[in-house]
Amino acid sequence: MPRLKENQQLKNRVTAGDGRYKLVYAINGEIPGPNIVVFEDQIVSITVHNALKIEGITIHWHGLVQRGTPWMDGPDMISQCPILPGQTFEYRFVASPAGTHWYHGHVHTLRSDGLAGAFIVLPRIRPPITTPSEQIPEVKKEFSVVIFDWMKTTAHEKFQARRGGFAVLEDYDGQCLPATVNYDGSGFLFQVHIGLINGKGQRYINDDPTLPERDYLPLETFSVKQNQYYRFRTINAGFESAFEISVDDHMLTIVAFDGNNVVPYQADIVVIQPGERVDFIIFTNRPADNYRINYLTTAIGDFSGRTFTNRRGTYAILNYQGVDENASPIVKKRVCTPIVPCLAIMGVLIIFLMIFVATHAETKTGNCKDLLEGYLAGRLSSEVGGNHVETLRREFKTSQEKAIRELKEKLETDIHTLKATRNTSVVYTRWGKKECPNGSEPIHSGYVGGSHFSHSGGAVEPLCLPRNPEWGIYKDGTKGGKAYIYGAEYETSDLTGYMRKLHDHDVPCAVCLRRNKSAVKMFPARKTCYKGWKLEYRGYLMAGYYTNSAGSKFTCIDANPDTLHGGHASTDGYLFYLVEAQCGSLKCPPYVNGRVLVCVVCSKE
Ligand SMILES: [Cu+2]
Repeated sequence: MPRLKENQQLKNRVTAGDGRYKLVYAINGEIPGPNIVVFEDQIVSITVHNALKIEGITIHWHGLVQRGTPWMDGPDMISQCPILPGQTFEYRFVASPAGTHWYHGHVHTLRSDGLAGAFIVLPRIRPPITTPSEQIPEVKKEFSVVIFDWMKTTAHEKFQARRGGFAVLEDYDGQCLPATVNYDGSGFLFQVHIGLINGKGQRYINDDPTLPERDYLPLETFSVKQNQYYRFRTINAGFESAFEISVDDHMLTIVAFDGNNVVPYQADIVVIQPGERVDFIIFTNRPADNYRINYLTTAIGDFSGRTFTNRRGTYAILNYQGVDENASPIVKKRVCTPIVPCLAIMGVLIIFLMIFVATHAETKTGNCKDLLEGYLAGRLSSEVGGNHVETLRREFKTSQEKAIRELKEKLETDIHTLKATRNTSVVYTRWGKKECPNGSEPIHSGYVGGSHFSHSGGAVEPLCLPRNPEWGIYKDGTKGGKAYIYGAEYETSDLTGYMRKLHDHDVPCAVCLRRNKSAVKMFPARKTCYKGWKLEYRGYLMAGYYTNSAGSKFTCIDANPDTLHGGHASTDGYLFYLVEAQCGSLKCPPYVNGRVLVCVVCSKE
């Protein structure tokens, strides 16, 4: 059956949600409420009429600073009294600062049952967004995305259950919803039923994304054209669940968190906690098709130690122009494995999560009994109290703690195995130093050697010769057809300070191994590493004197070079001179005629 289209007549009367009846709170008949988009510093006037029968409401403008208008902020009983049923109240304030914000009901739990929406404040001036690899021109279109962690019960019931601490909520199939554990060991008391994206979602049988329970339900669809940039302003308006967002076969460029621009960063997955906002850009450079946008909770298992085979959540559709939006999306979810982990970003802290595929799943039994016991304990405590209840509580708590501990241990072991088995490493030479930088392992330390500066047929590159050479078959003596290797010296007499003292000293070197890196590179004329690269050492760029007969290689000599004991005598050989910029075909500025160049050696994961 094709999915229902949202522009059908019922749109403003019915919110499809998960396709079930439920008490909800809608604004102008919509869940989420209308998308509010204004320019920075505009005066906003919003009239709120409470059409509910018995509940008071207020609206909080989450992310707006309300400078000079604190009474417009919305928290009930703090900065205003609730707007009573039948009453009307005008919120009037300046839209500031620019960014992705949201609004939501602030009385009880109404916001988690629909009373929320996007509040976008557009900046007056939009500088282009530059990532390390590209400059993103103006985006073609911006989408607002509001996520709910939806329950078939009301959030109020859930809240009461949570407050009691030991209530049981049922899953769609009547089973008890287990308490869940997230990646980081934190837990939620209940597994969420499904996720809603802009009010639309779908329940999947056994959480299997290939088995939609009611496949006629509309899914949120974002229509895009090929080879354009689109910005997704995403808001987690949920009760308590964190979601991870990914787009099949597309990378996300994260550009803002919680309404604040951040240095753009590319990731496979971004994690968004309740109340948080994240803005990302995707580039639609894939073949025209439908792709799934995945919104999955971060719960990876339950307190009994069971790992979920599939995450809960829902999907939206990224629909390329010319493709039937009802056609099944191609599923190209990146499989995250210990060998090829996915990069996930969470809040302002950029962390690497190794997301692994669960390999086993046990049947969904056993856990319910524990929960029921807890429920009883919670209920009994208010009626009879006493030791019996305390014992049950303690047992419940201990079993939770044990499960968390076990899950943590498992995650730690997995990460450890991952680190140990990911045997990519790089090797580089640190010129001018006897030791390797912290964090890298010395392979050997030695003396720099090379051809003589005056030999026109000399070899070009310097070598890091070991202190304990080994030999093949040889006949000593300098006769015969051979190449020659000499020691190397710093030629720094025309510098001031420390470097000058090194003049004519012999040059040490160290060959270093850096584990868990995939690349190492010398960057001339830089003393800092580019984003994503880590400093190994910095130094001065050096090479042979320009009129010398022998060729040489630009080499990065450590900025704080060591010398070799007893190596101070002008015996010459392979020589290192500082390198000066010469304007002409070399662009000045930025380069400056006669100024020496620095260098940096950096590695990348
Ligand atoms: Cu808020």
